[in-house]
Parts: sequence; structure tokens; C-alpha cells
Amino acid sequence: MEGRVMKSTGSWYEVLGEDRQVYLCRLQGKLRLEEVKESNPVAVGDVVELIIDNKDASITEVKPRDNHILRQSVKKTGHTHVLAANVDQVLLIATLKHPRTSTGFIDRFLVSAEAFRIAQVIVFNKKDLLSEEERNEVDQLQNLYSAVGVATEFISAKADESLESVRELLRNKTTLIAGHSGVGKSTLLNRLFPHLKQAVREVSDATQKGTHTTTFAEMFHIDSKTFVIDTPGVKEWGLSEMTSQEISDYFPEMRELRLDCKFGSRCLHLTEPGCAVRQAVEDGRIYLSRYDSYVNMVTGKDNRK
Ligand SMILES: Nc1nc2c(ncn2[C@@H]2O[C@H](COP(=O)(O)OP(=O)(O)OP(=O)(O)O)[C@@H](O)[C@H]2O)c(=O)[nH]1
Ligand SMILES: [Mg+2]
Ligand SMILES: [Zn+2]
Repeated sequence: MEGRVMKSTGSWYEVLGEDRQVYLCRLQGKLRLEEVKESNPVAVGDVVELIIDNKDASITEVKPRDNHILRQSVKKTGHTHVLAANVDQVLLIATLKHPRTSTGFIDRFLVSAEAFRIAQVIVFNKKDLLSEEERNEVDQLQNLYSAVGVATEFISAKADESLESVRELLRNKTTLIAGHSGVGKSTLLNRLFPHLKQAVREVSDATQKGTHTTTFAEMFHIDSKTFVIDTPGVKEWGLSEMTSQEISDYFPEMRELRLDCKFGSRCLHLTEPGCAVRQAVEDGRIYLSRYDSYVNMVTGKDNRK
């Protein structure tokens, strides 16, 4: 029988079978040995083949993935960790404060998603905590990101009565929800789908820096075609495997102008003469904060904030 992995703790897997039952499975030994590159051979979102033998269920095969999202392994063993597989879009929750999500972080996140060829959405949360002025700041960020083709929303997961627009974005897709610890990922999921009961930290935010409420990526089955994946808060997204050239290609507004640069596709838009990208920044056609993020990424100063 085919199934989809909902949760993995390393040795046990929760798999939703075609019969709508959830099975607690182990990996068949052979499968475990074959895998070398990644620290986890089976990830949340994987489509797998199951055998159910009396009371024991095991995963015998992992079907080819449409895509996957990698994360640098926490233990820095050189192994990468597959955070999730077969994802239609990633939804980044960002907050102006409690905690602050920097534009540098947002841009690194978008670049990684571009690299995995996965569509992106940004939801700015905690509107209820913001002053008029701060709300204007978020409005401007929304303009900025819609200009580069990213859908955005501005909400309060806690105070808004209707979150219909967000629910609409998730419909009939597999969405990975990402963002720093404390931005409200689990809160939003609980509001949208109250039966999920995700653990939410109910304490004063500021004193609890660095604690994570959600510790494993976990996928929830909302209806036959809608899945959402809650993830633990991330501090950084690895860019280590990308060349400068690739990074510039993952900024769509720069990719578009690259052939207008004097040095064409060899231009890194740093100090080269006749650079169309730098000209566009000067003319205000490319946002300065995006260009700054780009420069920080390629010069490696800012890879892990
Ligand atoms: N004021 C306000 N607080 C919110 C809002 N959304 C979430 N919070 C609070 O922010 C805190 C963190 O929320 P969580 O949902 O646990 O955050 P998370 O992103 O799941 O965090 P991790 O699981 O650690 O990655 C909780 O105290 C929530 O009540 C909001 O829109 N407004
Ligand atoms: Mg959480
Ligand atoms: Zn250039």
C-alpha cells in the first residue's frame, strides 16, 4: 500500500496510508543501509510503499521525489538533513518584532526556495502588536515582495477574526510553514485548523529566546489534497553549496537584467563597469534592501544571521 510520511523521529515514522489510517512504521533494514548522503533517508512528505504484517508496519520503498528542502545537519557532520519532500510551496512567517525577522533572513529564505524551485509566500504576523508606523513599514515590505513576484499577507494569527485569505493560499497544496522560533507558526495552524492542537508557547516572548516549542517537522492532513507541515523555528538557511552566480540568478529581478550587464552572465554586480543591476538600484527599479542582501550573501559576511 502507498502512504505519505507525516512525522519522523529518526527511528519511527508515522505514515498516512491510502486507507486513511495512520501507521507507526519502521524502515526495512535494506533501505536503511542504501542511503549515504543524507542523515535521514525518509523525510516528512515522502511517498512510500508500506507493508503491513500482522501488527507491524514497515516502509519498503521511497518513491522518487518531486523536490525536497534541505537543511544543514545540526551536528555539522557534512551530512545534510532533508527537512521535507514533495512540497508545493513554502510559507515564511515573518514578524517585525517579537522576534524581528530581518530582510536579510527573508531574502536568504527566498533564495533557498528558488534554488529548490519551490513557490514562496510570506505572511507577516503579529499585526496587533504594531504601531501605525510599524504597520506602514510592513505595507512597504509587502510592496517590495509583491514586486519580485512573492505573494504576501499581513495578519494577526491571534486577533484576526477571519484568516480566510491565508486558508485560501493553502487549499489543495502541500505547504511547508517556516520562520524563526516564536513568529507564530503553530499559533496560525491552530487558528486555521483547531483540531490540530499544536504546542504553542504561552509565555512572555522576550525572556524565552532560543527555546523551541516545535521540535520535529510534522505534516498534517487537512483534507484529501491539503497538507501543511509545521517546522521548528530556524535560525539560518544554508547557502553553502551555491556559487555567487547562482545566488544572483535566484534574485528574479537581477536574473532579468543580467544580459544587459557589460560582462553579461559573468557580471556579479559588485564593482564591474557597465553593470545594469547596479544602475537599476540607483534608479530605484531594484530595491536597495534586496541588493544589500545579495551583496551580503555573495561576500559571505552575512550567511548565518
Ligand atoms: N500578539 C500576538 N502574539 C502572537 C501572534 N501569533 C503568535 N503569537 C504568540 O507568539 C508566541 C509564539 O508562538 P508559536 O506559535 O509557539 O511560535 P512558533 O513559530 O510555532 O515557534 P517554534 O515552535 O518555537 O518555532 C506565543 O506566545 C503566541 O501566543 C499574534 O498574531 N499576535
Ligand atoms: Mg511551533
Ligand atoms: Zn551586473
